[in-house]
Amino acid sequence: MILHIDMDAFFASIEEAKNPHFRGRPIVVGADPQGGSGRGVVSTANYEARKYGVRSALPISRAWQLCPNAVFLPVNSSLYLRVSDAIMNIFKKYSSTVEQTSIDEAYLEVKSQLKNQKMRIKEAKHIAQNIKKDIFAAHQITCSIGISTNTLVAKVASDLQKPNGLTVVEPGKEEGFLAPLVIEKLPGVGPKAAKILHEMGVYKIEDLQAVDPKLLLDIFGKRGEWFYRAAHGEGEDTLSTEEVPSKSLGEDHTFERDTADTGIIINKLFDLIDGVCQNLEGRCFRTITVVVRYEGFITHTKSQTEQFPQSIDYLKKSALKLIWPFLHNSRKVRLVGFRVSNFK
Ligand code: TTP
Ligand code: MG
Repeated sequence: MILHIDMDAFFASIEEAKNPHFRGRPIVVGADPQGGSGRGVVSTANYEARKYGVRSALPISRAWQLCPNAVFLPVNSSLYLRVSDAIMNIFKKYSSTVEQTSIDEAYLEVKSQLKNQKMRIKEAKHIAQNIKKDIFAAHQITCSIGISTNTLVAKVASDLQKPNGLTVVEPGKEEGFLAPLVIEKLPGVGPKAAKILHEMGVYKIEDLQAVDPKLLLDIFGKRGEWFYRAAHGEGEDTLSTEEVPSKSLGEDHTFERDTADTGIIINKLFDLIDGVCQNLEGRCFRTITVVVRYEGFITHTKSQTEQFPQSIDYLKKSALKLIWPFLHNSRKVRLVGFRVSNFK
């Protein structure tokens, strides 16, 4: 059996546990709201704040309008990473095969000696309940768990009864479990694909199950094949536990106020390059990219690929050449970013 575990309102739950007097109040973790004129976004909100429509990636100024009585807190990444590591260690007590997929999410494979299927499900459920107990005892936060024979269905299941949910999909019932859900619940079906599917009259996963796979292949290419298989409840039944090296490494910065001052923009770009280089740990890469977002959210990126030497000065010179055409046009810049990719 595969368990998919996802912590509930992760950053906000950690803050709530750390400050028990906030319990019951809406909590928003993210950028400084600055009395409603703050410029960043919400990282996450607890379930109390979600009642007001506050959610991840919403502009913090909007969150302030929606829920001015919320407790607004800055992101304390080092604390969240520590808790994340501790939770991953709890998982390792229960399974030797753990695949972490984000800061608050992992798959666990439960290998069983039991022959009887019902007993195997019972065993997996028991493990899930114990994991919940252990996490709560150590950190006073809850998680939601999905159990199935494969990763895809386990992931959909973990999301279904949040917060503090436990959803078990019995072997053989995967397709029927997915059928009544809307297609947006299927991992990989983003807003663009959903729009095309809606135009085809496909709203629920059962509608997708009935579409001719050849048609899906024609419209979506390889992804269409995936949609078809996923809709029928097919997923991976083993985990990949090898660490996947990250594909890019970057940082960006939103200015307190939009600025056309090239000195300020370039200094910030150089700070970002210093920051990225500190995290490179000697890895070699072949591509650098600069990002410039003007006021009004119009965003440009420009990349250069070559054999970059390990020299910060050379990187700064190259990045400067890339960003130059975007400056000196009196347009105000909201955000600047830098990243390296194409690791060797
Ligand atoms: P999620 O698991 O997507 O969200 P969540 O744990 O806050 O809430 P849920 O109960 O729905 O699972 O993301 C985990 C953490 O990652 C989240 O607490 C904050 C961070 N995060 C961001 O910083 N920005 C984002 O846009 C998202 C989606 C998450
Ligand atoms: Mg979560």
